[in-house]
Amino acid sequence: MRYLLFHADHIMYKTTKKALKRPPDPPGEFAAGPAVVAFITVEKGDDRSVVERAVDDILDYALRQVKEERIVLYPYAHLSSNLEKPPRAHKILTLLESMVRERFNGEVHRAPFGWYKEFEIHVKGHPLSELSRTIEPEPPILKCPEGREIWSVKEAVEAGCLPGGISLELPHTKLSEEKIKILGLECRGWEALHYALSIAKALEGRLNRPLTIVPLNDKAEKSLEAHLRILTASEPPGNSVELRIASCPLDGYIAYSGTFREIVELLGLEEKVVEHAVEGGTLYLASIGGKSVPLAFSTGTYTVAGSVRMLVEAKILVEALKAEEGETPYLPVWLHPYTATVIPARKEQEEYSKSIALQLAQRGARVVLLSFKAGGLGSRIRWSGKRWIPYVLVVGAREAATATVSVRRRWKPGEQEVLPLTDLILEVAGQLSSYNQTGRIDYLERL
Ligand code: A3T
Repeated sequence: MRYLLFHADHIMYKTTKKALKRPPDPPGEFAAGPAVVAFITVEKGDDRSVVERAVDDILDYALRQVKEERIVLYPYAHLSSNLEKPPRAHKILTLLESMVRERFNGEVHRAPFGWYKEFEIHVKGHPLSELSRTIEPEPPILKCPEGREIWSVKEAVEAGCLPGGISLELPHTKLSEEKIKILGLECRGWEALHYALSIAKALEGRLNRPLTIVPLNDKAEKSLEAHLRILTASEPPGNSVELRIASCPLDGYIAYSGTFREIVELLGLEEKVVEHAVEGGTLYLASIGGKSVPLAFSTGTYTVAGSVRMLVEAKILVEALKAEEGETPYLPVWLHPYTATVIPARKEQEEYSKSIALQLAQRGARVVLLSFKAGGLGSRIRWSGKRWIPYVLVVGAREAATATVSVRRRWKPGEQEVLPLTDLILEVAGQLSSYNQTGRIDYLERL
């Protein structure tokens, strides 16, 4: 659909002659002012979603931008070489008219369709008084196996093309909700970029293909339709792992030639991922607690996975569910935004702790140094546990004197081991080596 918007002091028209054999509207004439006037050309393929967006835009112009109380809709077949045929063009225009009437309190007038008209218009001339718009139809969200095109999730579920219970949100428990917050799954802070980069870099290492970062059109739409459209209508990636990110990296996607199995294995989501055949490939869903969230689309040759938020959230939820069954939940070391906490028992070990933090950070670890000022040993260890921090490193007088550390590994609950510092550094470096991360140290004096 294409249209011109004018803010006019005055508009007048009069039908002169039939332009179609049997015009669907009677002839007429009209004069009024001031008004917002929209000269509208309906193009092939224009559908309800195009009309909805056009109505939003025309109303925004009239109500918010120029604050006018009259709207004149004017069928105008001259703005495109891809004209919709008259009967359908008329239908689309009357739909647009009825939607404008429904939402607009002022006067709405539509000029007759299928006539030649003489007209006069006086446009105000201020910077906003002339605008032109093109609104393209959106592609279907997916195709059913028999080829039927589907534009909404409701339609897809009814057609049996998607499972019921499909949603953009997995069912949160109190525990998972708390963890999602404290594990930094928000757009604020560096954790968002960390998650996106970690998965992409882990994949880069695994597929032995370079990583490129591709800016995504920054309209992070969160509707399920928009999400499915991005997954299924995405362009094939080049010969690299593409991290496609918008301003919030959690809303980004990862595109690569390969199957989705690689990411499923990296994240350990095997048991929770179900496959759904759609035309052109497979849609992968995380199925947790009776709800299904789309995670990826794969043609078999290439895969678009994401959003990053959903990949990570699915992982956190799966771990939180484990916790409810008494297991210790954890994130892989490379995925967790923090690698380790260093906890000096007393003030005297603070300097040694700083040197541990520094040596780890130089090898790409993200370390939190929990100062002796931040609280008792027990509360600092609990603080680390609550955040699922992979390594908890405690140093007392004995460790400082012997260049060792007392190590708790999240994935080995109940075990504690005193290691030479050099061994620990090698171990942590080994865990991170293929992920090429940037180290950092956060020094906390208060919990
Ligand atoms: C005119 N104003 O354009 N989109 C919009 N209108 C259409 C379309 C279409 N795809 N197809 C037909 N008349 N019409 C007049 C000029 O004075 C309508 C529209 O009213 C058009 C008429 O049918 C002949 O094409 C000609």
